[in-house]
Amino acid sequence: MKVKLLSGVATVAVLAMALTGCGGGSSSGGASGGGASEGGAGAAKTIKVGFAQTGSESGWRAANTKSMKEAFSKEKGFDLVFNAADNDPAAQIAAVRSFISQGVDAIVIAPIVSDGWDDVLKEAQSAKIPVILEDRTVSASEDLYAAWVGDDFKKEGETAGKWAAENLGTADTNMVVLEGTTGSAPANDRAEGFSSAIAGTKIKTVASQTGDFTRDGGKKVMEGFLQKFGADGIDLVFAHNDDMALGAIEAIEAAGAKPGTDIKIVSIDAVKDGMQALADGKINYIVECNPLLGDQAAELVKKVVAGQPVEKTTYAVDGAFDQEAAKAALPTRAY
Ligand code: GZL
Repeated sequence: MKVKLLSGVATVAVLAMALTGCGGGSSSGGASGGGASEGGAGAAKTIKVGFAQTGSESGWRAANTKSMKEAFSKEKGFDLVFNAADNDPAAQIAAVRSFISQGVDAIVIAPIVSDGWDDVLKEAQSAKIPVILEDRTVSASEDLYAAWVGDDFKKEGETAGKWAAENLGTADTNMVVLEGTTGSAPANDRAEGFSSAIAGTKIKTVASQTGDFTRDGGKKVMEGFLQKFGADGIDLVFAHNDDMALGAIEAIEAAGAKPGTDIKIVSIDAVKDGMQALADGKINYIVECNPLLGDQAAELVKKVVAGQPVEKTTYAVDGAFDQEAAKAALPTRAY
């Protein structure tokens, strides 16, 4: 069963953008203002964009990077300067400073962590370079960026927690949590949403530790949990993303237990490898986090560079999958 998760008034923006055929199609008309570079008489002006990506930590990130590179292509009117910061917040801020010194027309950031952005965003503002956030959010004032497009992480956590509450909440349940990158918006918000949904149930968190959104991180942390509690001492794993859930599966099987049966697993992302594990019964439920944000981000950049008003917040639409829904979705899954 796949359900659609629509959240917040910004959903209207998502639907409106979808209906207007937004999608970074060939740039229509010259983008006035913003310093976009000339493309020859009458041709659309090329927009030079610096994109500061987190790194390449997960299958979700690979799909997001592909979506962004396709949307910010030369054919669609962009000159993309791409940087992946290898999950290093200081390196990511340095990349943004480099974009500022290059005099790009706009900057897009998928911020690794929420804090520490005020200074460099003020520098971009002083340089009159608009900033669009995609994917994760920042704690800095929203006056320091033009717009954000991404997924509702709190709602994802709530949906995962509701599944756990409905399926395991009436019996004593020992849960371990594989947390995302410490200080990141998805890790913070998914944890908050999940814990609110299981409040009052018999699900008890016996351990919680970051696996940094990576498969290897999830495996190593799960190995530690299994050593500490034994497979019999763990009933449920809440993984903040599929890559860590897949690492946990490896650890659980190496310990001689059956993931999805002896130890239930609920996860977030719905990338292909995660959906395959769900279809195979090794994961029990996955909440989607749509990584295909490129077209919406490109549309926001075009409008901002052209001096047009934009929604401050735009949510992607997410679903959720049980085993049957995963089997049905896999053959045509885009990521
Ligand atoms: C969520 C995104 C998270 C994914 C992880 O929008 O920031 O980062 O859930 C990824 O898979 O590494």
